[in-house]
Amino acid sequence: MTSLIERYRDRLSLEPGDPVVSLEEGSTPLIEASRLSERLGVRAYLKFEGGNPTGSFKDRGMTVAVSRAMGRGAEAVICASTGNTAASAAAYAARAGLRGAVIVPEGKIAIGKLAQALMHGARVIALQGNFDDALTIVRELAQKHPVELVNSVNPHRIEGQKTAAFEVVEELGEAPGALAIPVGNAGNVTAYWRGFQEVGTAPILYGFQAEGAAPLVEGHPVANPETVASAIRIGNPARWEEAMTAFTGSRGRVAAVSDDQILDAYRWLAANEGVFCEPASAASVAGLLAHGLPVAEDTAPPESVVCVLTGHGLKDPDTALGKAPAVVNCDNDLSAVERAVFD
Ligand code: AN7
Repeated sequence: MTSLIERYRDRLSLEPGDPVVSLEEGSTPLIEASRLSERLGVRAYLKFEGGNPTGSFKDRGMTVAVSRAMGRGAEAVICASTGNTAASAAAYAARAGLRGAVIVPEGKIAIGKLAQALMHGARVIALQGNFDDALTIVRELAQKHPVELVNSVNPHRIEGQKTAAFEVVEELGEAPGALAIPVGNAGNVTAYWRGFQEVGTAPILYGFQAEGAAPLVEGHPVANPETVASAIRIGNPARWEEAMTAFTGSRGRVAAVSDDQILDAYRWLAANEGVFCEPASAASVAGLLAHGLPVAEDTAPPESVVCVLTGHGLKDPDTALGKAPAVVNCDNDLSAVERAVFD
């Protein structure tokens, strides 16, 4: 298998001498979703980014950002994170032999992500503040110290993440009519739009934020963002302007979904399509189910839509178990098991 950098190096931002720090990310499944297609009345696909090595789309950007950091002679990487960036940065730092530090909002990241960051040997700092506070602090730290900032404010992150758009177009043989995506710090929607444009395409982009953390929908930063979808609990996206350019340029829009709508879509996808993503990822599907696929007046309705499922469901077992049916306890006895299974 090949790394994302080997596949696309001529279209990425690396310097000729940069090493390749890879875990063989990318090439994730694009799964046709027949039951979702039926509900939406349009051919729907799931781009399952949980299939990346650390279980989220962040790996696409991290391979490029950490490779470039190595090329520049960096000794350490740092990031603020709602969890997935931390897990990915920690893994690629370990791979590269760099030190890693991640600043996360205390008590607000999913347990699987925390386990990943710790296992990969990063220093994990739990901040008594939210993601936006953490990002402000790491930006200052990176100015003062010789550490590479690997949040999506790092241009190489966007470069790597745009490859997901390349894959979608390659696999379908054309661009989809539309693409639905959860939006937090707004790096990923920025990256997809760049990727699609670089291959001369422009699907309609539908972005979805959680109702309690929807600055782009409300048109102003949200001071105390709240949502069950902890990955997108972000009140002041760094790539705000670029995200709005993507929505306008693609004739799409950004809208909000409630936590209940997110959790319903999350469970529905797992139970009806066999695809287990994390709650934030399900915002893309929840948004289409709640808002449909609206188009501008002189635009034809899309015939296909790709929902980006940004992270794996195993990241957040607490939310899953809180939402799932109960386990059936049973005596060690054939007839008891028979009743438990068939009644
Ligand atoms: C599963 O890890 O911001 O709009 O610090 O983990 O590019 O921020 C995660 C974001 C969607 C939003 N889905 O993407 C972090 C972090 C999942 C995510 C998003 C995130 P952006």
